[in-house]
Amino acid sequence: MKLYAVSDGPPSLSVRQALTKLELPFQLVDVNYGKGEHMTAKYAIMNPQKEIPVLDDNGFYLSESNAILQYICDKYAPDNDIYPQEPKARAIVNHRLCFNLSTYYANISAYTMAPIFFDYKRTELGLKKVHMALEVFNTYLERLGTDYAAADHLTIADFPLVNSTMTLEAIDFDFTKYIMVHKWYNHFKQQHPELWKISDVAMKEIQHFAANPPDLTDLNHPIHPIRKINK
Ligand SMILES: N[C@@H](CCC(=O)N[C@@H](CS)C(=O)NCC(=O)O)C(=O)O
Repeated sequence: MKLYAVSDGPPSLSVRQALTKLELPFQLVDVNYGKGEHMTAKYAIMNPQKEIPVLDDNGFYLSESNAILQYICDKYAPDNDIYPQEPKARAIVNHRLCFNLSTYYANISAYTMAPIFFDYKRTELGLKKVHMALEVFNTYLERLGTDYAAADHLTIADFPLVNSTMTLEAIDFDFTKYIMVHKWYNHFKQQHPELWKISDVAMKEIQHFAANPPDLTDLNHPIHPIRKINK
């Protein structure tokens, strides 16, 4: 398998963590976001959404990190409880993946990541949405009462939620008042140092870019406003 990934992109990190945890061999293909390597016609053959990551499993192209996580478990580790088969257990994992995609990562990344890379300001409304997302996730953790996001053991749902939360840590956002989230996040770091390392390297990269805004002036982005850099 080949994974087209960006080194500091949370969805890419989650897939790398799952492949690593399942000990599945893969070739990591680094996509240069700043050079717009994901916006070419060639890349669009793999993923018309022009987003990273993409998995290439022997010519089978799959994007959307959640779908990739589900696919690699179903295909290569069907009996592994990292993606349980039992319908209710699986539903909770699927729910957390959807929650991350629709709400948690959506709200958090708009506040943490977008203003680092593009000409966006952090706003009061954006901040409210981050708190809302944290509050809801805290409630899910409280209700389930487990050390992990969707079960009493590690599942593929933990990876995207950890990587979203990592972007908060990257900008020194204090979320200690969300006690369950804070506990769950630190528990993951302690229990899975080899997986956390994948997030940690990316976090340092994000911190570097936060302090030294990247020059994306040559990136002709169809949506995001490019910050002007004095060269
Ligand atoms: N829902 C997608 C999101 C992927 C995504 O947004 N990736 C970012 C990089 S972290 C990207 O490629 N964005 C395209 C762009 O900003 O041009 C997934 O989970 O895979």
